[in-house]
Amino acid sequence: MKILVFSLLVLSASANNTAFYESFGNSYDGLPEGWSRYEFSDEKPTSYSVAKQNDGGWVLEARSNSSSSIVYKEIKVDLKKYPLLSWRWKIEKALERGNERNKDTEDSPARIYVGITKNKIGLGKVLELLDGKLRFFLERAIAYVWSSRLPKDTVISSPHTDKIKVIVLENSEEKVGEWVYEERNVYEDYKSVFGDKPRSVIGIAIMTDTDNTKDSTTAYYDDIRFFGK
Ligand SMILES: [Ca+2]
Repeated sequence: MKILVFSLLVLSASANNTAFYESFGNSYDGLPEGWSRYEFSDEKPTSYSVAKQNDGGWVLEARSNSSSSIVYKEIKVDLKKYPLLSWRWKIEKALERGNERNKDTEDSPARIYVGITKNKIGLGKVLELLDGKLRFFLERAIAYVWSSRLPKDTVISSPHTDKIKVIVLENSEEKVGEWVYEERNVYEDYKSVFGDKPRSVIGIAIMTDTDNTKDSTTAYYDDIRFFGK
């Protein structure tokens, strides 16, 4: 009984502390509830599905071959209360020519976008016309990337728009094939890259992108969590 009470206390403490959690655990077909696919009309889509791992856990699997598309979920997270974001990800290989600095090589084995607003808009407004075709476009976003060529801690504007800031978290060859845990203070990252204070998160998006380099890879994503200190 003592153990049970203790477990419940731990659970409720972590629930109070957590604004959003996705473990991709209950989806045997397609995507978990609330997640949507966004595909570009003129590009082959990356194949996203929930897949079982050898250890029995379920994760999001992204298979990309000269392809580019997004899965996203609208969420509302007050960044002042819940500034921390963590997740784990894994890639099967880096992309030989992938470099997020340039439009013609702007591919990443793995990317997580956090859509952030200072105003009250919904993620319905985030897919807008850019460069003559539909691109993923948020009012403002941070893209945390597993890059192929850019050094860790590189911060750049997306070559498509300066409303998306790219932060390189990984590019290491030796981590390929291994699960890597990430934790970021999104509130602090936003202040650092945009120079003002964020209000709230409006959505989260995942993109494994190989269309420009005509390369291929598979990436896995899991345990995405927004939480407070
Ligand atoms: Ca691309």
